[in-house]
Amino acid sequence: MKDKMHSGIVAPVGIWWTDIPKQEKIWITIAFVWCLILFAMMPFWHIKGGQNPTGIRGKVTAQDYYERTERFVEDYKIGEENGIPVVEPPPGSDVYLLGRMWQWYPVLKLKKGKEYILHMSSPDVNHGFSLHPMNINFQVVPGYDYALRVEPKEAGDFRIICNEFCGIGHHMMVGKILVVD
Ligand SMILES: [Cu+2]
Repeated sequence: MKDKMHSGIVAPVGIWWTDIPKQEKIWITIAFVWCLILFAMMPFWHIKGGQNPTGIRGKVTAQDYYERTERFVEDYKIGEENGIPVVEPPPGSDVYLLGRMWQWYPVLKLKKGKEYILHMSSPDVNHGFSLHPMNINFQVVPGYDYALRVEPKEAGDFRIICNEFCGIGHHMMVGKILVVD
């Protein structure tokens, strides 16, 4: 019994110490090189990927952001859809979007190929801004005004879906951005 036991000092019985077979060495090498490639991709993608938005961030109270959004709506409102104002801001302007339980407010009408500064905030809990059918995802965080420079490249009717669970009405939290030529 005693000589069958092994520890850090007593070697186990068997041939575990023989050389690694060639095939295994090849696979270890392939896996290691792949690890290095993936590791290098992280900084590479950060610089070249074009997926890091140049966000403009600032603290804001729920009340201030709400009032700012209301002013924006009053200034550029062109209609209404299911009780939610449809707002068409001039190109180049600051656009205010409010993500709240459980709606995206207001509906935005933007022009294709023009730049806007899209502000987002929430007065209550975290929401997730995800634009369909594009693959765009952002966190909408209470207390923060997070703005992005956006330039719609395609005309169409886009849906904003909340992808951060925010309560009982979460699944109904669908907003709209219209992009016109
Ligand atoms: Cu939600």
